[in-house]
Amino acid sequence: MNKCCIFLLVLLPLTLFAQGLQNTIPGDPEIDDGTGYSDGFGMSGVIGALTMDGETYSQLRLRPEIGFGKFGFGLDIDLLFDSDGNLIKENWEDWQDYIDKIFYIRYGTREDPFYAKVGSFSSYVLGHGLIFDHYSNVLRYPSEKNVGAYVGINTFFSGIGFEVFTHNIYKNEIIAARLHGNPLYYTKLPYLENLKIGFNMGIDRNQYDKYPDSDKDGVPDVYDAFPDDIDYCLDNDLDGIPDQVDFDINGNGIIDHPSVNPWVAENLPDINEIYPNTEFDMDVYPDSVTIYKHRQDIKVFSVDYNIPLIENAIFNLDHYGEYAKIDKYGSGIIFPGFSSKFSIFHAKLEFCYFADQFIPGYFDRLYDEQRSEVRIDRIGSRYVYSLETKEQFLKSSSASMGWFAYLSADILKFGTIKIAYQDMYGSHMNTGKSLWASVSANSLDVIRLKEAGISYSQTHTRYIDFLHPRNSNAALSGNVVYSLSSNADIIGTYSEIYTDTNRDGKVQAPTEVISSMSFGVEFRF
Ligand SMILES: [Ca+2]
Ligand SMILES: [Ca+2]
Ligand SMILES: [Ca+2]
Ligand SMILES: [Ca+2]
Repeated sequence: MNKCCIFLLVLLPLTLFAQGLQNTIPGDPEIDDGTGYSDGFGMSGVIGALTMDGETYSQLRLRPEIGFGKFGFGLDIDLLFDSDGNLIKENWEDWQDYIDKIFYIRYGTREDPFYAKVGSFSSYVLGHGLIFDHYSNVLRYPSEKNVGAYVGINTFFSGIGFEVFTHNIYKNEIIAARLHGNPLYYTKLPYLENLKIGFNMGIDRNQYDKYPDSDKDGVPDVYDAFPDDIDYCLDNDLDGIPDQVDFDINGNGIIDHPSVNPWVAENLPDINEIYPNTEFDMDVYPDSVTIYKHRQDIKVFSVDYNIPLIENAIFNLDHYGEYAKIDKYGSGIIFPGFSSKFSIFHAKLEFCYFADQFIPGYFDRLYDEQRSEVRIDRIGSRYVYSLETKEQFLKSSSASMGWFAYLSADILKFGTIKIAYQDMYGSHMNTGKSLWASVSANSLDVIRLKEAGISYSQTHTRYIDFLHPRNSNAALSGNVVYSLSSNADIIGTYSEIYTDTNRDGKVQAPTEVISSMSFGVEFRF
């Protein structure tokens, strides 16, 4: 639940921009990242308050967009002012800062002979989602900006094409590649001529890189007490003197005994014999850190296919499947999968089999947050700092099988309803049920309400608890856009997640409800 909490908090400033960056529902057909500004020039902006690292800033964000034909270009210029009204210059210093203002540059879509996009990706999917499942490189946006990219080609020769993706064009750590084609196109066999096969690969080349290590001593800045000094990393008493050269590691004013402090032993080896009547400190328990000098990568491979079974103006039915294997770990299959479009409905039904040591959609929406996380273990009176990767959770994930269903209805005048349900079974798994639902309403001109949406989920639970909708597996979020004038809207977002702090099985408001709210004014020129 902690991970989810962090995620919601970092996402909040972002949701000030109402369009395109909401929570996704699994199975949702791929969203082109809300960067679909059609022809012409547009400009929107937000004034609001933003809390980052405990400091509150006033924020002015401008987002100009240009689109003509297949080409689109958007900037995201944010000006942050501190509580005294001074502009924070940190993000305007070197040339990379200026490239970071590019929200996206795009050409074409995945169906075109050539397509490319540089910038933010809020929902990257590969194949049928067993490797990349709505992966986002904007999780920590805007405090951390990733300029990602993809480039793809579709040829006319048996539909052969490829796509490559990177989360960040400087680091190129989380990367993907896909090769696909219609191998039986020239056979003209019914159904099989339209069989599409894809080979996919997803890699995180360095799972530890979520945490920068400025001095390259292998100790991430997050727990390096001397992040710019390659020789030192620990300072237990925070007096600015590294443990390695501190006569009083625990800072209690008593010189440490040479037997427990190597620095004392080296420099004053016989001090306890010279001063037999002086007491030296024996209660010294310095912390320790785990050092990461080498990259740790993880690779996932998959093959997928898709066959259109029925294609006509009112009804579409596709059959698909995917097999994926995590290098050195388990595998998973979606088979059979069906997807259908009929009138205002879009539906999906999948059966899934996941072996031991497999996590479907390894690179999912929260991956940037979960690829590694700081872990603090207490051993006796010592603390041990280390990083725990998502890979480490693979060892303990056990086999399961079940099904997944998705249904959305697009009611033009009213809005959109989406619902998804997953039910997984396994001998070592009893929290396989998940439910996601969202409703969004289009403009109701009468009361100047432009948009209103609410989404709710209960995930990885024993059973969906309708009697207690506020429970520790649930999350709720909503947004409202209210029109002030023809070029200004008020945007409000609200979210709730729940923790069962006292472990009585119930969520008591208000102490166990973590809610956040934000307001802003969006304007257009
Ligand atoms: Ca370091
Ligand atoms: Ca250091
Ligand atoms: Ca010290
Ligand atoms: Ca001491």
